[in-house]
Amino acid sequence: MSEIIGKVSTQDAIALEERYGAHNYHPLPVVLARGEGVYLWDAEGRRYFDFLSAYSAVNQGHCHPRIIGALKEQAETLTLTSRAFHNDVLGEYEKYITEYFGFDKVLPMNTGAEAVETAIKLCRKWAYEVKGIAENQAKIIVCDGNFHGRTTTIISFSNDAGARNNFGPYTPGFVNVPYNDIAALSKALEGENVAGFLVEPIQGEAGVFVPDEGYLQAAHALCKKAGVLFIADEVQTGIARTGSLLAMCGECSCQGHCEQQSNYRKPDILILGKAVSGGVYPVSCVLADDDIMNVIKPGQHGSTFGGNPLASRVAMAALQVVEDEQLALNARRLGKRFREEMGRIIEKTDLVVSVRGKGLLNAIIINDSPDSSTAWDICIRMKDNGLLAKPTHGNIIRFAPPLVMTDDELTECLRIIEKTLLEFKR
Ligand code: IF1
Repeated sequence: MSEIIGKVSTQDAIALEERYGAHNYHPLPVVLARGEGVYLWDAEGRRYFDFLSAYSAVNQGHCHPRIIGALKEQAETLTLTSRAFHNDVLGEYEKYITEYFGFDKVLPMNTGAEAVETAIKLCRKWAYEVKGIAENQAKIIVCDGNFHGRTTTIISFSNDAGARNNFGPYTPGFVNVPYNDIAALSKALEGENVAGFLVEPIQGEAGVFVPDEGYLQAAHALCKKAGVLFIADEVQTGIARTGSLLAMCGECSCQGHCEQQSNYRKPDILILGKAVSGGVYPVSCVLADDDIMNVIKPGQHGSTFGGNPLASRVAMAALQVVEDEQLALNARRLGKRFREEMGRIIEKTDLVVSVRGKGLLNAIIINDSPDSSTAWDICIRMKDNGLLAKPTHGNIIRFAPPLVMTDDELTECLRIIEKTLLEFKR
């Protein structure tokens, strides 16, 4: 029996979750006890490379000392006041993050889904009070294959049966179009009462679908022309994950302050979450300019924890790390290298069809049916070889390591992936 480094063995931890926890996940059979940078250690002290980054929430690496330092200092000072009163951190944070992303205002929330819900409410309210759409008639266009969270309204416009079935009745007011299809979007924009277009710049959960070059820019232009709000959900693609501060930036090199970029199309509403805090604390937000954000008046929206001093301090530290450590450029460089070297590995085996992605948000498509267990079985073998990743849908394995990874660490990860794929027996 290996030495337990934490408080509980792998076996006991899994048994406790099985007995006392809702079965709303099917995790890989590993129990993690410690994280640092790109590494995780399980309950018995075995070390792994993290190739999921808590679904792109830990872009800055596990337990980044600057972010943990900010957390500790604020945690010993003031954690939560509610918005019934002001506090001495929120205003500083609001100034910092609005200047960082180039918007007039921010509405702070906690989870990504809460921020998406906030964006939907903001878009609808703007539609009635600014655009003049008849009350309760606003429509928001969404894409097939979307993933924006798990609340009842959000799953109402999901076409993933597992996420949607038996959670009705569903919230109306959404129109689905195929992703990456400008003609379909153009036609939907001709519809009556269209208020907004909600889109992921890259569809993460659907299997890391990168749209055609120019799709986002063309969609943005069509929305502008139609007087429809372009709502970018960058909860997973934002914060340097795709090789730019925002996936909406395209190949920027500005490390923030995106309005300087030629191919950047500023969203009317920007939704952020996950790595806004570096995975240290639930922090999300919605950014917009005054003509949109000012439709929200006191008492019309909020949250107990939204914008609390602890979240604000952690988020400022986490975003400063992204800029100071040039994580967007690192993600772009390492991501390009990853896809090139994965391309060479794929040529040696018929197990993998292709690799795709942008920056350090990538995926491989396994040469088997989506309902086979092959992708899962490969992830189990990679775990045994020291690297943690998990399939998204069926036969697609997402690869998303922390953006602080070095070249040497990536070399070691590629060696583990190659070894696993070449030794794999179905
Ligand atoms: C799960 C997926 C990823 C998101 C985008 C909003 C949210 C998410 C683009 C909501 C959250 C998480 C949720 C988590 C697994 C993970 C996920 F597989 F579900 F789809 F990353 F791809 N917009 N994604 O990706 O943010 O409320 O979770 O903070 O629910 O299993 P949240």
